[in-house]
Amino acid sequence: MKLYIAQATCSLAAQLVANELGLSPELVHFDVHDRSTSNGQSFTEVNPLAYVPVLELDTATKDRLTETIVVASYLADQHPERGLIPAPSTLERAKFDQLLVFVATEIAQKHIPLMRKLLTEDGAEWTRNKLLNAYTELDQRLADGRAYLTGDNFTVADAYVWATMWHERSGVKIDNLKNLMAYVARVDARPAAQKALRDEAELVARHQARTAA
Ligand SMILES: N[C@@H](CCC(=O)N[C@@H](CS)C(=O)NCC(=O)O)C(=O)O
Repeated sequence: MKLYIAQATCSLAAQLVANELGLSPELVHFDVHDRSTSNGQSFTEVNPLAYVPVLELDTATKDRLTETIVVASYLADQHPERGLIPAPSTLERAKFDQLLVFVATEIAQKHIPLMRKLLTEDGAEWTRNKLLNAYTELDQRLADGRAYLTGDNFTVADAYVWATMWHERSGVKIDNLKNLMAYVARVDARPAAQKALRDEAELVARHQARTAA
């Protein structure tokens, strides 16, 4: 399998899930600034929409999956014994998917125009408030002392939230959300999360060195 990633982006969620499952997809870095890839492929041929993550499967037709939720859930669904996602077609799964869509639409995608400074002052304030509300919702979920968003076990939803903690880059003040902050530190400390950050940093450094040479 090949996993296309970009630095400090939502592709970290797919990396973290793969690591938690003990999978080792070949990582390919897409540089969002110069648009090059670490293996020389044209990224728009890989994904015409030009965003990560993209998971290329080892199927005969080399099928490619995009969308963070789909990539991470697909990987977790292939290994149900690891408990990273509830079984398909259950109410538990519907509620879980609800949480994933919440993270995608109310958190991940809300950050992007803020980080890119695309909004008017009013728009930025509105979007920061939406993010604050969304993070407060997660903080309240964690208030009963659970270790992770859906209980005591780490899941795909935790990988997604961890990968998109871009509040500092977006100027959203959430340091007062103590349950959330302690939870993020807990995910950070997982060996699979540390490995994801290390692998990403090493690949980015190799890609940049090759570009500079
Ligand atoms: N709908 C996609 C959006 C993915 C997305 O926004 N990817 C960003 C990084 S988090 C990206 O690759 N951006 C490319 C760019 O900035 O040029 C998903 O949910 O996975």
